[in-house]
Amino acid sequence: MGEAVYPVPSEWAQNALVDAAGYDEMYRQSVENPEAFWAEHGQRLDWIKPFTKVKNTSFDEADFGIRWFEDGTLNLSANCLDRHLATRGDAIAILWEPDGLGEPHREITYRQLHEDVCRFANLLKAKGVRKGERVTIYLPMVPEAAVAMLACARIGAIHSIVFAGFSPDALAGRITDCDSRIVLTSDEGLRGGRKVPLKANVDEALKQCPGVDTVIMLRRTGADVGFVEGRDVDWASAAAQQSADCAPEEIGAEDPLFILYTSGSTGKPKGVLHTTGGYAVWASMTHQYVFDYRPGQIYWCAADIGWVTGHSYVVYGPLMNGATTVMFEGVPNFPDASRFWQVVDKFKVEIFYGAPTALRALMREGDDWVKKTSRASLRLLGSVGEPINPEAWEWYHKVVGDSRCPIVDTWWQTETGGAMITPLPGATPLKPGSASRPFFGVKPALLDNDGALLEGATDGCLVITDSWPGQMRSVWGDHERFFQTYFSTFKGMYFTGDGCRRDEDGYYWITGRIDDVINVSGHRMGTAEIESALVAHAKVAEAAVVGMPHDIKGQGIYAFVTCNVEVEPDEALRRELVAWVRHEIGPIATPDVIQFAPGLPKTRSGKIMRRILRKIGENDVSNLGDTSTLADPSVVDNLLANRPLLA
Ligand code: 6R9
Repeated sequence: MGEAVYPVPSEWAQNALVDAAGYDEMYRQSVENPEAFWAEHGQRLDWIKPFTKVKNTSFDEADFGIRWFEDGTLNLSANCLDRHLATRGDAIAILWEPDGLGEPHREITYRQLHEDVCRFANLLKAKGVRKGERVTIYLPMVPEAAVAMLACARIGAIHSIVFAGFSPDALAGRITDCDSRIVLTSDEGLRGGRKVPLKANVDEALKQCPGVDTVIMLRRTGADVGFVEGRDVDWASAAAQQSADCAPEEIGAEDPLFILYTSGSTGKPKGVLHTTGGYAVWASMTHQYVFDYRPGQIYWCAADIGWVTGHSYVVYGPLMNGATTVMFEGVPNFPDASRFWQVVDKFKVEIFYGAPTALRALMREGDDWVKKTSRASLRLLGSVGEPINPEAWEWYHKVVGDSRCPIVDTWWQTETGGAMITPLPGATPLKPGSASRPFFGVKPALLDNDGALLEGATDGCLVITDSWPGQMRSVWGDHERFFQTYFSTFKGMYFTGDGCRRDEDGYYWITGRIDDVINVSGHRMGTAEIESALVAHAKVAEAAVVGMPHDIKGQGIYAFVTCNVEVEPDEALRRELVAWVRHEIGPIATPDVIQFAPGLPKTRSGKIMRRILRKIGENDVSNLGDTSTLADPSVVDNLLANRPLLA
């Protein structure tokens, strides 16, 4: 299969932090002598007490433990704020763009952000919040969300952000699990012109959470919402009464920084726990190298702070590096499908980092929405969250980036803290759809299902064989589950849950979660591969493929397909798509069923909920499990009503 390769543009090779030779050399050092490598790169932070120990990690059951820089102390908020005041105090830290066009944007300097964080940290302390205590944050994409995170970090409280799109039940479950007695929220959120009743959701959730005694509420829309005397606090007036001085607490490198809940394949969401020192080194270093970030550049990561990408690449990574980070409250298609690129033009964004699902949605609307904007400021594009199909990659490159901007397709997970497999723009020739090569210190390996190590060009289960500083340290309240989930499948290794192919050039191609791998007539196939082929068809906007039981092949291929808006799907198109996939991949990939669907079931972060599609594919629809986290649960009803009759 002759795939396209995009060489490193010469101006990037010449000017970037690392070129190809530099990458090889740094990578070699990082895996041959991690102690020395991380002792050096650990210096990128301001430590209160410098570390003398670097790496103390084991993935084996007998002496299991993950500790980095363990005897050092630091404060992450000081690393994000105080350290920049002398040199960049008046530089803009956060450029905030509101949901609608009618409201002004906000520019918050490092000095202002420092002051806001100190006042809010003092408010938390006044409310009795102590080091190690959990603070639940349920806020929209407003600068105060970053203020709240940094204020927690300043006093050593552990934040647990719950995405503002989650239901009261989901919020209550997360508050209860980490036993937090304080919740930060706003009256309402604004997204795509619609109001989200955040305070009402909190009031509803707290009926199940008797332990919560304090709610600090930001006024965003000024809506008339309930106010519980003695419990609820008005954010702005209470913070204004606090002093703007708050000395940063001395925090141990292995003291917890945050909890972030994420769903696994089984059970209730896990509280992924990250600690301070290693995470800070990882988030700042990956942000600097992956985006080739230089102070002064305008950088925009379009993720919500409710997801790990928002933690590491909207707030912590960029601010540690003294960046100007854009924070966008809204959605890509409001008021229309030009919005992302209008914001790029408005702020002269140089680096844009987004998700394939948004790109595919915009691609479906046609090129005009993009082309009527300039985007001349863009230098670099990024992708994260799911495999980006080559079709969307090419569109992103050609239409959004005017064939000028490298694309860094960054593979990583909530659990990994930051980017793990990713191109570096000055070093890595790009192959559309491949996350390419490991970041410094990352040792990926591919195993077969029995745990045997596979060499060379092959595909298998993606594991990481040694620890890296940004790795999660535990599941909140369930250390045993941490070990069982990630280190028991393949002994002595971190199991990512992803399937992956490595090509002749040592490039990694994530094929999707392992449970999405299907085996058709003895051929292992990534569902992403078939989806990618389908999406490459001019009439297809999005596709999701699952396995289905098949008498002869073992597993058959069931494809859910969403067409472009102007297309009326019919039997002729179905046949055309079957032939198309056979042509694109080969007869082994022939779809057995194609179901046209106006929408796919997605979580609010845009991930397709394959569990539901798999059940439909398996014709096991009596219990679809929890659908409460879907962005639009009615999508499922439509899928069920329109299942093709199977023989
Ligand atoms: C950062 C984030 C993690 C899962 C991961 C994988 C998928 C993320 C990807 C990617 C292919 C990429 N994933 N980035 N797959 N290429 N560039 O998304 O964290 O929400 O925990 O999801 O997302 O399957 O295992 P998280």
